[in-house]
Amino acid sequence: MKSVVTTAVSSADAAGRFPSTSDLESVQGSIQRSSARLEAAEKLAGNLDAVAKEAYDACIKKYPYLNDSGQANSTETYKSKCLRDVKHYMRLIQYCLVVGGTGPLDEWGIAGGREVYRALGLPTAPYVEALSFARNRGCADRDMSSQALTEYNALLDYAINSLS
Ligand SMILES: CCC1=C(C)/C(=C/C2=NC(=C\c3[nH]c(/C=C4\NC(=O)[C@H](C)[C@H]4CC)c(C)c3CCC(=O)O)/C(CCC(=O)O)=C2C)NC1=O
Repeated sequence: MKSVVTTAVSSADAAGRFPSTSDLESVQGSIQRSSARLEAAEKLAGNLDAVAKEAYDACIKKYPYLNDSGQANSTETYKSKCLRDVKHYMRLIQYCLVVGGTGPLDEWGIAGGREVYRALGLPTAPYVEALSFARNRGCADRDMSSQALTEYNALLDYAINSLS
């Protein structure tokens, strides 16, 4: 599992050098942000089902053709898989908040996802829409502190950019 520390060490290693002061500063910065990340992870965990359901509803609203016969949201099984997939992304974001790196999203959500979606002929735009809805929905103070929201939104942005 990649964490902030292993990422810094292995990228220096790959470049054939020891971790530099700035590498270590970035590790330190990440550790300093860890309480904001843990707060975000905890708040998200407490609300994950509702967040995922809203995001799923928003993506189907934007792409209603998915409900048409033969499309990816046309049966009860497909609907529940789609909602489950959105929930998987929120769960992966929660893991990333805990470990302080993008490893869980990279390994399971992005690299693995792309292959699965290609093989099954699933469009990625609805995933992007669901995550974008969640990205614009979070509200500082109501949902979590502004530092926590910054950490949460940064991971949503990362997932959105990677799937776009
Ligand atoms: C932990 C990380 C993880 C991810 C990300 C994941 C995704 C994932 N989504 C799948 C299927 C699926 N995903 C969807 C999703 C959708 N339908 C829509 O209208 C939209 C385009 C979209 C929701 C936004 C559908 C319909 C299937 C079934 C497709 C099929 O059987 O042809 C499958 C194939 C296996 C299965 O059918 O369950 C995987 C592996 N699994 C994982 O373990």
